[in-house]
Amino acid sequence: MESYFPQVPRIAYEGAKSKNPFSFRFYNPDEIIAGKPMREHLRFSLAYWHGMCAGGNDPFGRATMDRSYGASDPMQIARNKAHAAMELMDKLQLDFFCFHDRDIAPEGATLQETNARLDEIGQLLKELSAEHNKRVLWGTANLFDNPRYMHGAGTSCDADVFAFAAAQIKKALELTVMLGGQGYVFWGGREGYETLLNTDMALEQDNMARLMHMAVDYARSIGFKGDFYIEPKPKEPTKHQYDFDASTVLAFLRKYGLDKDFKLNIEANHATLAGHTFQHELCVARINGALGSIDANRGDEQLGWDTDQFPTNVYDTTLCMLEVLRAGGFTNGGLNFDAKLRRASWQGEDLFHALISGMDGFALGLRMALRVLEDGRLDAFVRERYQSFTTGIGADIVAGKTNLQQLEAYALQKGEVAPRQSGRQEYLENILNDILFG
Ligand code: XUL
Ligand code: CO
Repeated sequence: MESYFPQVPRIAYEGAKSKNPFSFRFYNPDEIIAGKPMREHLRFSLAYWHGMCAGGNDPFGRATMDRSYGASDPMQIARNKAHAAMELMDKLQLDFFCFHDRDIAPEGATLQETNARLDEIGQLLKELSAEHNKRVLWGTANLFDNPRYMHGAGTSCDADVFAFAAAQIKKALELTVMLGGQGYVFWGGREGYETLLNTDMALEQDNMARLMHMAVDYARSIGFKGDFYIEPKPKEPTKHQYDFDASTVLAFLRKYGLDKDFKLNIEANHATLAGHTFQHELCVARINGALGSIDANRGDEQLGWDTDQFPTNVYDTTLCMLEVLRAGGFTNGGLNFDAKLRRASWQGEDLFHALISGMDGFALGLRMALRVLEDGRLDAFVRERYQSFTTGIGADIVAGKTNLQQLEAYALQKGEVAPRQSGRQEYLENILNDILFG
């Protein structure tokens, strides 16, 4: 069989001392830690769009990477790309992939032609996935690239565009179900506004919810048992995106009665664009029972946009995996590398170095998060910090047994509150470093 990455061997675990750039130093897929294999803890996924399609183009320059897979006809490129994706995933021991409809097959001149193309490549991916033992983590529809979506898709001012978006979602759901997908994502790339001067925000948000309800109804009717996700992002490409951050999305889901079917897909770089840490967004999702899946990447502290870099910051991956462990692990979700190569990293092996860096970054994060839990000092500190809510007046507050009059009487009788505790942030940061590097 033709190889698309002949220069790269299968990547195996060689341990932390290995200097082989084509090896895992921390990711040992079948090693059992905390009761299950690492591959089940992490559920790594290839993002088809970045891994197989993105060519390194930016607003100032054309593509630097060849993504033609030895063909020139767009459908032949799509077929070869599917084979190349399997080779890439096999070599990296990646079990899952995520896709947009437009990543796997090019759009045709009409919706009929586009759908026929999706049928063909969908069937090919189904056969290849069975042969290579690959699974779909989630599917989605690209409702942002085509000019028809310039005003939005589910939030467009044009009802015909809304109908077109609905048709596209219907097909993407069918594909996801056919490929055994465990999730379906709504990322509202153009679901927002450029100026409120031309925007009916109430209608746009109501319509978005209508579209999501239709998607849930249809997906359940064709046997979709997985989770729907909204992927929050505050801006880019629109000035303001409605799915701003985890809290905003949770309020939206509850307002429209979508919270039973939807969870969140939290992306690291989207969190930082919203002015939050990655850990903050994961924590908000977790404490609301809505931590579904993760788009694993990182931003750049000096840049104000979505740089989608591969995640290698071990503090971030550790704190992320702590949230995942505290949530009880993934069910249908996983870690999807929504990350792209830098423009100048244009050679075939660069994609392998990148995915190895992300997979090892998160494998190390998982190992470190487990160490934090085993060590127990951080958890013990937090427990102790809120001790006053476990007895006396604190226990009454938590049990809902108090009112303002009683608390006033209590405070009057106390006279003043003497400070009892220090937040000890620096002490805790020392402990974290001790656990990671000590
Ligand atoms: C864009 C982004 C998307 C979604 C899927 O910022 O993250 O690729 O993950 O549409
Ligand atoms: Co994403």
